[in-house]
Amino acid sequence: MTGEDIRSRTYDLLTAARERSLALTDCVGDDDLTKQHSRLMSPLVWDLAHVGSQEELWLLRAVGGQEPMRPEIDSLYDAFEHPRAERPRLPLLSPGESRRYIATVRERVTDLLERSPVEGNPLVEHGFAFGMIAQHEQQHDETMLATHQLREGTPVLSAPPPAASSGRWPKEVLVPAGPFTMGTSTEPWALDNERPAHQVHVPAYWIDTVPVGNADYLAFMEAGGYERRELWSAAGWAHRQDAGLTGPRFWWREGGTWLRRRFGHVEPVPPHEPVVHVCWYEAEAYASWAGRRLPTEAEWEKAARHDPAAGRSRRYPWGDEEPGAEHANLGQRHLQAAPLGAYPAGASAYGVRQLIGDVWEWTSSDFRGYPGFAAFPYREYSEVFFGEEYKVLRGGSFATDPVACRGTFRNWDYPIRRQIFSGFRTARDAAPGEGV
Ligand code: AVJ
Ligand code: FE
Repeated sequence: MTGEDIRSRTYDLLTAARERSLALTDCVGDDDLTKQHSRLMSPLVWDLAHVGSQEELWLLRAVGGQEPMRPEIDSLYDAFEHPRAERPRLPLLSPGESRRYIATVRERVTDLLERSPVEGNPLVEHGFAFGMIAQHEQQHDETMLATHQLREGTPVLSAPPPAASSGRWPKEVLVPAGPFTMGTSTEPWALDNERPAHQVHVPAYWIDTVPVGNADYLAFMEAGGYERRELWSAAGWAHRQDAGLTGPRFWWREGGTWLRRRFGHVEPVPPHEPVVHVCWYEAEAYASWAGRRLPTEAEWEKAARHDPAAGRSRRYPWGDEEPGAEHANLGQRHLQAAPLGAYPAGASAYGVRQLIGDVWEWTSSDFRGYPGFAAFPYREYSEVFFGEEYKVLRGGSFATDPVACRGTFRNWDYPIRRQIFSGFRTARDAAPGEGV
């Protein structure tokens, strides 16, 4: 891409992110913006000003060398200084002030983008810092959508349903043993934790063609899955007891029917949709009930990216082209996952479907740096989260924008979290002699 192409693409992506941030905050009144809908989430007005604050920090100050616009607000929007539970009590900018602040930052960024070099140092190479900020705003737009899901009251969001299920598919797919390239050293806007590309040898395994659906998850519940201690790990059972888990978040039973609340609408749980709003421990217990296990992160990525005929990893399951509406349910175009088996055009080389979009998929892996990891541009994006506390999720959800989703993209969260748009698929080891 030429410098001009990078500038115009970046401008469009920043603009799209901002339209979404405003759509998610203009649809409710100031009271809804400033109150905390759950202790797990920030008030929406915090996310709104925080995206502007990060944009000021990385683009106007780090790239543009400009002076702080409002140094007194920096610490309010520093996610490390103030945990989410504290944020509603901070002297935050009002909704009106927040909108004005982020609009002013954006005007200056637009101006900077015209004259900033987009090569010559790692921060601006291929427009990286601008791309990082577009991704960052979209990540918060997903978080804001999760806050909307927690919000009580009448619905304010609506969207058409996603694509229907298409054709038939085998229950699972065999991925033969062998090496593949995990991560990337060439994707220009890949974040530090996706780098560098490295070879991983993966023993043969079977993986579900589609995510676990609500009907199968209900079968687990009806088989006493939440009561059977032996299906849960020690930590999982302790959490199931403490939190009183009996089913996915936002579900309840009325008469003989399971209902769910989705962005304020109440509806019967759709049997053929991927299960969403389950935590890692629930995914682990389900897999154990099914006689299976969660895939490792490497297994997920190999099923998604490896092209055995070409002997290389693709950017996305379907190839190297950017996600289109035919490939995946991304970008908040729909406010729910598509039915199992949708988007056959988005299948991977192995025929695995719905890897990208619909629901984030829990993997069995802890969040760690790849061999040769180097924090960039700041340790607090990824490195400070490495270790045993966080589990990796892959693939993005219906709420994830394409700019913040690719075959190498890594998300992470605590194994108890389920306010995110989290689901999963299962895997199992191949039998001796299979796939060798
Ligand atoms: C990658 C989704 C775990 O929201 O905590 C946003 C992304 N980092 N601002 C998060 C992020 C800084 C991050 N996740
Ligand atoms: Fe952030």
